[in-house]
Amino acid sequence: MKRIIFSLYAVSAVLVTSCNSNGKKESELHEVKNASKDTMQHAIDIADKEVKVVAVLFTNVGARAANSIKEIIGNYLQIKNALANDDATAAANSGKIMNENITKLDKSLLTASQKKLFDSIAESLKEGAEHIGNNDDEIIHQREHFATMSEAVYLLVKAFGAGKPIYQDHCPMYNENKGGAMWLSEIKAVNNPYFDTAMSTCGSVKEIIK
Ligand SMILES: [Cu+2]
Repeated sequence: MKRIIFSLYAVSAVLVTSCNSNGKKESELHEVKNASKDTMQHAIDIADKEVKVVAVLFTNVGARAANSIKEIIGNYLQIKNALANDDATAAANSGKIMNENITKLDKSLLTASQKKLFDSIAESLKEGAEHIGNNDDEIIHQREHFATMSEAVYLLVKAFGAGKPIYQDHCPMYNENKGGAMWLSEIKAVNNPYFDTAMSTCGSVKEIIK
């Protein structure tokens, strides 16, 4: 994508430059400048289209259930931000709270198909939250569990939503031989939780779930 934008820049630059050197009238030059601005807007539109928009599956989640799930996703995002800041202690604290919130979720608030989906990922969510919670001096170990847990949270967000748009990001460098790792974020800007802060912008946005 960067290459396309760059080449459009190059084309616009050539258009403007050639007009100047041909000594065209000011009004014509202005037209060309506007055209190149449109071209740039077009390039930006294409960039946005490359991010897949995913619609949340369940549109009938009750308010109380939605709140509980929002809390769990909130805990996950706190873990993500703590790991992005290399803060294993903060990640562990949020892991413990996440674990409690998963246990506390009142499944009688869910419909049959919602319960089935939640049950299919609850173990994986809990295991991740527990291990991240119990390893406040082992950030590498926390990140391993975070990678696995992110897959479960992804399914949770896609099914129930998070009450706000969630970005699915991908880091090609983590666990390279297994195709990298993904994470979920509440912000569009990439802030990689898998490596120390020197690598925080590594990765790209793949989807927006809303
Ligand atoms: Cu572990």
